[in-house]
Amino acid sequence: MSESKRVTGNSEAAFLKARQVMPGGVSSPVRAYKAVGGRPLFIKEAVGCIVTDLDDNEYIDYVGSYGPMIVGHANERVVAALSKAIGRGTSYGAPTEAETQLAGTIVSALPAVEMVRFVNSGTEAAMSAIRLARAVTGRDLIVKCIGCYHGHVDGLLVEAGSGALTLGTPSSPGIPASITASTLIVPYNDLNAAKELFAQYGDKIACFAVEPIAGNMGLVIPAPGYLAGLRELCTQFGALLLFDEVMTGFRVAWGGAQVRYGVEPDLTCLGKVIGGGLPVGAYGARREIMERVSPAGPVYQAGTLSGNPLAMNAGIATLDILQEPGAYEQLEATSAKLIAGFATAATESNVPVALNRVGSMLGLFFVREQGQPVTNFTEATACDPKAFATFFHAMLDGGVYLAPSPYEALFVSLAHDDAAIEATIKAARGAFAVVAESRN
Ligand code: KE4
Repeated sequence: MSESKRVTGNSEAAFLKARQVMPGGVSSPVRAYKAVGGRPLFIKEAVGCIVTDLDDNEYIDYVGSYGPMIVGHANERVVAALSKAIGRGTSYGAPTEAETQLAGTIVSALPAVEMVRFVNSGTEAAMSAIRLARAVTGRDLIVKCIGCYHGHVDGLLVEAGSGALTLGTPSSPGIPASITASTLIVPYNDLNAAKELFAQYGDKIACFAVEPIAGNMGLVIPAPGYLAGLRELCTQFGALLLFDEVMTGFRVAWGGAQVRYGVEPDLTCLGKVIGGGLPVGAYGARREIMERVSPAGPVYQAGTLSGNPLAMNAGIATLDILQEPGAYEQLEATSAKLIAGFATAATESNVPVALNRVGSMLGLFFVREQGQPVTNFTEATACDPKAFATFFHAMLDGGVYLAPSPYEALFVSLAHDDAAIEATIKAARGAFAVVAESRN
């Protein structure tokens, strides 16, 4: 890997200090660069599609805070909305019209959602939706797919034991086996495995939770008929289908993956984009399901900062921008141009890659042989992590900021203009050449 030419002394000093007072020096594990090596850059500001580190190095950003920043960083309309809101106080612990407004927009956009409850993270949304599913069905078992991530709630931090169909085993210390014993796991995109699981446990399953487009094993696209097949199985066995659209909601279409693929879940989780970069989550469903949630019904869930005015107003401003004619067409066109540029650049250096894209979410995998698809966790983890790490650092040297893990997606925003895309493709040509060289 070429020695970095960038000066990063201030980030390194900041990282040393951070590690004295925060585990790993970060507030979320992926940010620590464990998967790619090296030390994390500390960011001091971000405007449009550019992030700037403590040493004033600028990068074209494809992390986008892992999804929320779809209209770009410090978008003037979002900043204006926040500046107006902040002058009226930051949190009241009382209902506000902004919550009703944002809830109304979500309900009008998502066919499967008639009511919504705001929380403060995607984890909280998933945790609460699972509780609601168990209450509504009176059943305990939940199902998740290997490689999908729904936040760090105990019952969903499970990993494959032996065999394809298995009871989950905790993927972190501190989680009692008694909790994960109620979690079943199956491979993503494997409808037969799901059918077998329902045949065995169907009448005990409260819900099947799935990322309709998987964005936490890199980007993996649902196989044709997969989501519709899950819909049928859940209906047949009386289980609730939970689409975790924390990442895909308002990202891959105005109505999220459920509109893009025309499959209606029973429960939907949201986050990221709907908060415009402020802490937010939400879960929603048909009225008869949501009216079971306290205080309308008995299923308890609460939150001090849920629906806070800042997140609501940032979300409203963000969705207003997305609702403008041409917004999603622009995201599609820019993302298509980027992925075509990656494909050409990889071919030039004879580096085999699998490139997945849905809307403005992209996945880049260093497969062993050109043409190998990546359709599930096994195939994603069979890719070359060392090549990704080399590519990641070479892209940083080229002024492009990717997520520091092969199991994240790339996110394009409305702020990524032609110049940014051209510059990214140029950096990628150099980075793929560095990967090819590292293999010789
Ligand atoms: P949060 O609790 O991090 O707000 O959301 C959890 C979550 C739930 N569902 C899906 C589909 C998600 O992608 C996430 C969080 N995504 C990760 C990115 N892979 C957040 C980045 C991080 O963990 O730092």
